[in-house]
Amino acid sequence: MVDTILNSSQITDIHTHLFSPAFGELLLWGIDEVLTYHYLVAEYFRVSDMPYEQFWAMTKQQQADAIWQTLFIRQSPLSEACRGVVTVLNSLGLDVSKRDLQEYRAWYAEQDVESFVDTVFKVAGLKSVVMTNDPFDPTERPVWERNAAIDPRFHAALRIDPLLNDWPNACEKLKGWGYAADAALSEKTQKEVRRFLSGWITRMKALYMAVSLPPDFAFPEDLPRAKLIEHCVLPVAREHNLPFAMMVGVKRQVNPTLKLAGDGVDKADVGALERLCAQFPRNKFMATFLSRENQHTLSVTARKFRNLMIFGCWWFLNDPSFIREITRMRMELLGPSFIPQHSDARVLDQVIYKWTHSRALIKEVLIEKYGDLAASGWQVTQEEIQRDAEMLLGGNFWDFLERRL
Ligand code: FIX
Ligand code: ZN
Repeated sequence: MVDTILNSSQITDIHTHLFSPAFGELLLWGIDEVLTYHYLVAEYFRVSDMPYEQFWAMTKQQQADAIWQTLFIRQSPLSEACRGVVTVLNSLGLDVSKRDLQEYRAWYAEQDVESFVDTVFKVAGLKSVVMTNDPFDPTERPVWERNAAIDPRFHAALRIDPLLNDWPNACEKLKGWGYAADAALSEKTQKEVRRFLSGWITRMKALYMAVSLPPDFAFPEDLPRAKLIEHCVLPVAREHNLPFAMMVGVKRQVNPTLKLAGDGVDKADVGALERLCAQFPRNKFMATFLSRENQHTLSVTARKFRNLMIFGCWWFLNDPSFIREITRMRMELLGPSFIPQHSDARVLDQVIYKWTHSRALIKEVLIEKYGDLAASGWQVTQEEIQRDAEMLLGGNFWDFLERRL
């Protein structure tokens, strides 16, 4: 019963890097994009001697060929990212036993983007997805400025990494766009930053604001970032009743020659988040941490603050062993009051594998927990399972957005 209910529950994917078709080239899809996913690029370079520059000089299709040959033909696709490609092809009805990349390409060539979006949503069991929207991105910004018609299944999240993590450059950009900003972050500038944030929240109809942060993120700290969070982000978030989502623990560009695949991880201080939740009880926070070592502390922190919603098994934790461990731990500490997963998909097709794999693991944890309850005489009904599944796969997110503190 849990199986059928979990498989038929519709998901809200709260953090992706996908775009609606209105964003044109920004919406990545298709086998060559799937094969050149940065997770696979990192794995490719572990076993290939190809000079980095030579790889980056190749066309996308050539890169995909090299990755396919290296990671799928010369060895078995055992890693989670490789297995993901197999799940995608298989779920789309392609014959993976043939290992015939040309045949897969030919199939993809017959798809058109609009109906492919429908197919992928259907196969993955998705109701809607949240994009990552960066007003500092020169390709994305004009799409918003011309008020393009966005597929309502794609929601926006205002991503503010450039503002918080690179204030000097962001300040210059703001000036160029007509905001009276100064590097010293005077009160006038803070007001202007609030105007900027508010304007983009409204324009995008953003569901939350978000940032990724390094392992050494602290709060309080003597950096523009802390000042911006306290005097700009949090007041605007309160005004719009939006959560501020913090993704903590990424060590950007540990190996820059790998480009997008070159980021690493380190343990961060959950205490910074704890202080934010305590100091700003009328603000809502969402948080995910990248390091496994932070997961227990994060779950305990969520027990202490109703203004904190923890979410997802992010990036290097989006692997079955960690998802199983983290979801079970969260369930034991928090009941169903968390968001177990997001896909982080960069390529549309990837939501198929990310959700097929995660859905099965969430189901496994629920079956175990319902089993433990049954052993104590508490039999869950079909309606109760349905309700719990809906909470975990989207309801908790939407309820948290509505919540007023
Ligand atoms: O910062 C983020 O949102 C990260 O998820 C990405 O930047 C990262 O590259 C990624 O794709 C992880 O899954
Ligand atoms: Zn992401």
